[in-house]
Amino acid sequence: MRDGKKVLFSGMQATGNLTLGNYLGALKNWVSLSDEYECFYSVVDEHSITVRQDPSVLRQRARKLFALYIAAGLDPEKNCIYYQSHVSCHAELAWILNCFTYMGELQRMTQFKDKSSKHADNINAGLFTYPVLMAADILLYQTDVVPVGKDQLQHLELTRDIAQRFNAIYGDVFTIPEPYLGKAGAKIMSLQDPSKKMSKSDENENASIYLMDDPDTIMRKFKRAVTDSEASVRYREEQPGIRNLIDIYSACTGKTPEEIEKEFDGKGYGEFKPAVGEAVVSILKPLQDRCADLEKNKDYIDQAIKNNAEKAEYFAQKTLRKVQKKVGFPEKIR
Ligand code: ATP
Ligand code: LTN
Repeated sequence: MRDGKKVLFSGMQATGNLTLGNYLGALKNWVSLSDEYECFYSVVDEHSITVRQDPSVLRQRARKLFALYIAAGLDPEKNCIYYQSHVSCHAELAWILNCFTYMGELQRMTQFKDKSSKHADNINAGLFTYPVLMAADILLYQTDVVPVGKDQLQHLELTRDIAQRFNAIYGDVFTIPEPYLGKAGAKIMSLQDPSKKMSKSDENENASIYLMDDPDTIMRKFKRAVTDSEASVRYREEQPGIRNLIDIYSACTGKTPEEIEKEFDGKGYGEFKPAVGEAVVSILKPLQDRCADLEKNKDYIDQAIKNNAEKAEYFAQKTLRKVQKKVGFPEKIR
């Protein structure tokens, strides 16, 4: 609790180009929660280097992501939007929490298994302890809720376990965070293989809608989306491709799957797919325009980067100091 509001924390990596999955599963919910909570939204650039990055591309993407948070509707005066690497407490707390996390726990993480099979030539220790840095992100701000997509629930469960373990030894140091899953869009699947999640690191460009795709590209990708031979717009287990398109349409329009089934009753995919494409364009186009305007406003973004890093640092330091004292580090002599 801070100023009578619960604390919310979330973050996104600046790796690759953001997809519709990132927007519907994460960013869109962040905006809808931002009035109700005291919010911290981080561009988690320290997480990004668990996979090799080109330094100048990473810097550019991180800045773009920062602008995108604002373009999506997060006011940087009301929400603390900042780069993780600007607040050194994250890395410091992560070290301490590493000493309260078991190898066996980290070995069970499905994201680690996925990423280490994708990057077999670079299975570094950072990739392995990635969830501990994520736990540090969350616990530093005494976070109550963490809005994430379903793929991150396992990491959040681990964060809770680490926090409970620490509290059991040292008393009530950390708030135990709860996940927050949005209703629609919690897991948007690949347009080319609906058994896989839509991911910004997918090699097949047609599998993902990127937030910066132009309207023609978006329409084309939806027309080519893999569906099935049933030809009816039904929200059923056996039709994962169509289910995914219904989820996307639902998240963009606010209509329920039942309403969508009714709307397209007796109509084929030839009508449904372009309708989904148009619904997505109508959401992404304004976002792209706002982003382009913001990027021209360098001073505004720089100021937001500076002010918010200071604010985040202030709160993070408070928790870090407490933790350092609990584990037995000597106080600094000032
Ligand atoms: P990568 O493909 O590089 O692993 P990613 O696309 O999964 O990345 P992240 O930066 O790991 O993206 O995720 C940012 C946020 O977006 C997280 O809260 C995550 O749960 C959410 N998210 C990512 N992909 C999807 C998806 N397909 N559907 C719903 N939410 C998603
Ligand atoms: N691991 C997350 C990104 C992330 C995050 C966080 C999300 C890093 N730290 C803290 C929520 C809270 C991901 O890959 N999507």
